[in-house]
Amino acid sequence: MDLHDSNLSMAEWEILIHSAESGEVSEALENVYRDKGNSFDVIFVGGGAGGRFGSAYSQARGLRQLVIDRWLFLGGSCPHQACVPHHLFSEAAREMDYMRWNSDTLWFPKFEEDRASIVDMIELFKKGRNNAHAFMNWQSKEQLDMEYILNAEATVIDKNTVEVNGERFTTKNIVLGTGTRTYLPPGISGLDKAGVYDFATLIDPGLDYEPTSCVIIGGSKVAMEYGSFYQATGCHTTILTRSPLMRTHSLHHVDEDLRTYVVDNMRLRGMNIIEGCTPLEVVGDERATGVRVRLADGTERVIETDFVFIGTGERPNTKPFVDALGIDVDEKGFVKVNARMQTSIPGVYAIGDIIGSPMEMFKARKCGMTAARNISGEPFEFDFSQYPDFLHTTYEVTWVGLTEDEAREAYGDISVIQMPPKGIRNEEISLPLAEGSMLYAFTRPELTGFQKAIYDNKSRRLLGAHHVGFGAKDAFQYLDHLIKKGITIDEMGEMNELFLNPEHFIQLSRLRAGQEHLIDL
Ligand code: COM
Repeated sequence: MDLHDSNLSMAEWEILIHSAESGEVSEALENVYRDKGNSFDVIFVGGGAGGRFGSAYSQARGLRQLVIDRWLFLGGSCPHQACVPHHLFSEAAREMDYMRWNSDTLWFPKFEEDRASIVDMIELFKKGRNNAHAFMNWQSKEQLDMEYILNAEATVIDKNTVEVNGERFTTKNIVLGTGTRTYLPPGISGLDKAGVYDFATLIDPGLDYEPTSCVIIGGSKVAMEYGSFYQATGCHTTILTRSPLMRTHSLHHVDEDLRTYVVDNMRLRGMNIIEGCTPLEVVGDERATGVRVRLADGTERVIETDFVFIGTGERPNTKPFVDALGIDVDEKGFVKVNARMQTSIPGVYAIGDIIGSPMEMFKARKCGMTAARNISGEPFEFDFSQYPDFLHTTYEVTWVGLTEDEAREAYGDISVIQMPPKGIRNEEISLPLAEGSMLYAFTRPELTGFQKAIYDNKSRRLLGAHHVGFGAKDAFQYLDHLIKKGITIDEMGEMNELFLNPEHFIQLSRLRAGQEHLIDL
């Protein structure tokens, strides 16, 4: 369907995507300047965050770009199965948690377990997601002037040729950004049984029954985030993980005090977290009825459940392209690139999740931008070895820079400013430590959150910040920048806090900034 000359409104896009989704429209959706021929400066294979931002940047730099995606919309898995539903579910988890703790107090009604339905939340998301899809397509065409072909498979013929529905397009450069899929760990049998889901199949085809309990295999961010949501709905959840939570390879700079607060609070909410174990088998005939696991002490047991969720990490969707192009990949199949996103084949770039961790939005988008800048002739390198990070339980957990242990190791003479102060337990101090925890300060101070900032005593520079609570993610984006610029405790003390600010870093830093030799607070 050639959409180039039509100017579809958001509503019309939504209707079109709905019809294509239900099979009424099976052809490709195209916005291509046919009068300019079939030659491009760059073709993006995969229109997720990386492909879309790379395409926008290419356009802005005067390159002729084409982006191709097998789905009906740009934006990739984010608005379809991954980040957006995850954020919706995490927000719901936070709300349900709040309602549960406050149940039948003040003006709060009694929390009704049977109204907290996982299936209802999935349906809500699926009903609404085409609006985000429509916006991606509308914005990419009407505001960003991108050329795209959607609802179509791209076949890479060679490094200068891509075929779509039998038509060939030539290009000076190819950028691969085809995303990942859940990694099914070998050695666990029965993962193909009914009742076993991952973040994608939870949505499509979708969970179609209300589970009575959940067992999560793996201890990834996905495991913690989705597990916290299931538990908040009242679906009792067990996490089976080899590594301790938040000590998996893909997470860096996790402070031990922060980790303890997070994991303790997941347990406080009733989650069963079994660390150091090896899941062996999903048991049951056709449907999962449990998971057999070897515990840290070597004994085996079956944990009964009607809902198994896989949270063991991801692997890239790159095989056909690797086969066609012969690009170098690592032992897990992730494409090897340099800081310019260049693969081992000149003119072929790779971006986003297919180049490995962190599998985060900022990285995918900036990878796309980096490839576009280099293709346009601007040498540009993207170093994502240090970045602010976050995850959701029923809290928002944010961290940036070094942990206390790392800072001590690297700098020796450091000071730590934290709330609650060392040696004082949360329940002893009735202060809101996070946005949205004022009520808890007066009712359940143990739930108010945790925060820590670390300074180098010699240079007085901020080395790291760590927060468990709500509403700090925005601040951490800026703190990341300020840490890289070398902000000191004195400059922190000069900042203007908007009282009553639950992220106390500014005011606490000011309390210590007058000291010549810094000490803990
Ligand atoms: C966001 C998708 S849901 S994208 O990064 O804007 O393409």
